[in-house]
Amino acid sequence: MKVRTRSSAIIGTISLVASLALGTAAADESDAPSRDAQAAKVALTKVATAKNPIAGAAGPGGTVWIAERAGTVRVLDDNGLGAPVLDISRETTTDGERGLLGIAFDKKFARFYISFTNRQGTSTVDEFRVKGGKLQPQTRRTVLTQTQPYSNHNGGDLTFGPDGYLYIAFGDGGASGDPHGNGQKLDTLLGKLLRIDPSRPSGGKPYAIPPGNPFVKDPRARDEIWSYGLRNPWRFSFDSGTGDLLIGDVGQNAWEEIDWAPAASKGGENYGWSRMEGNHPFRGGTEPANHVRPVHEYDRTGLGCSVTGGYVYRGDAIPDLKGSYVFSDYCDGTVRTVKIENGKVTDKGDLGVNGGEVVSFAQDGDGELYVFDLGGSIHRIDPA
Ligand SMILES: [Ca+2]
Repeated sequence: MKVRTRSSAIIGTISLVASLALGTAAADESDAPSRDAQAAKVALTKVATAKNPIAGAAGPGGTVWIAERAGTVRVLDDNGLGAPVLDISRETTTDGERGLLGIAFDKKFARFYISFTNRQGTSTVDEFRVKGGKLQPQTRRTVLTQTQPYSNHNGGDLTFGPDGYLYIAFGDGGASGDPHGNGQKLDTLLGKLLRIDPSRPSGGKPYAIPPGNPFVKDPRARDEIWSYGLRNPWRFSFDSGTGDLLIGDVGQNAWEEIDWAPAASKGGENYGWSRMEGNHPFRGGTEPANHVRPVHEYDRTGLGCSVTGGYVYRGDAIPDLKGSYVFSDYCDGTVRTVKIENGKVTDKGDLGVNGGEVVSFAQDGDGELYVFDLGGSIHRIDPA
């Protein structure tokens, strides 16, 4: 996510207007020329309005839990969006790119995790026990914290992998151009994807390090690190069909990228930042020998300015969309797809719908996808 400035607010307005125009065109033409011939026919169905919805997670009983940036969590079910079930608004601020930034359940819906910046801007991951679908406030405990040197590039997304471990993404800490070189440093959690096991507090820590983590034998590297070289991995997910990892890493000024790792990965990938921005040397940087290049990148000439990672679609409602990675861009809002086979993009598409200021996607228990507009609208992607 990039913070909305005055000029980007104008861009946002233009993009909303464009979205209305696009919707009309899509209704008139059964197969718009800009779309891939194989593209699925979809429509956005508005299912809720929230206050700056920023993250979502499939919850117990077929619900979708929704985080609002200022610090509340609400549950979306068949009756609509309920009153807050959690309110930490006194513990966070929305300065810069801060706020409540991510939520996740474990696979059994027994524990719930929130990722937020506290009043000092420190990234904080807290855990709650869940009973009968309800948070148990007295069980709250802090799992992990990371101080942040600047108010942007906090990352903050988190989710459980198919291996049952908790993955947490942190950005490089800001401000611009990675002034501290955090992306390539292995002694900091900034600019990283982490993997921890919060179900087993151990050695005085509120979590255990999974034994297979790639840097546990390197005394100079933090044991929590799964992969590195990330700038602001704002949203990431695992393909619920294959277990592959997909990361939308927000670029500096030129290249937005999607990174990919197979389910069989042992971790340790170097995604290049800040020596590389996408496939391109950044400010005279040299490409690391172990650089894992993005599976997809796009520039700033019309597709947006801040990639928002989504999910590989594995639902049943839209058969033509199955297996495609659905993503968007905060500055553009068009919902796009790439199909990835054996680590290569084999198809690109444009679903012909615009989700507004797309800050996040959520995937429900049936694999259906929701698009979050930071301005308030939550849409489900339905068959047209
Ligand atoms: Ca990269």
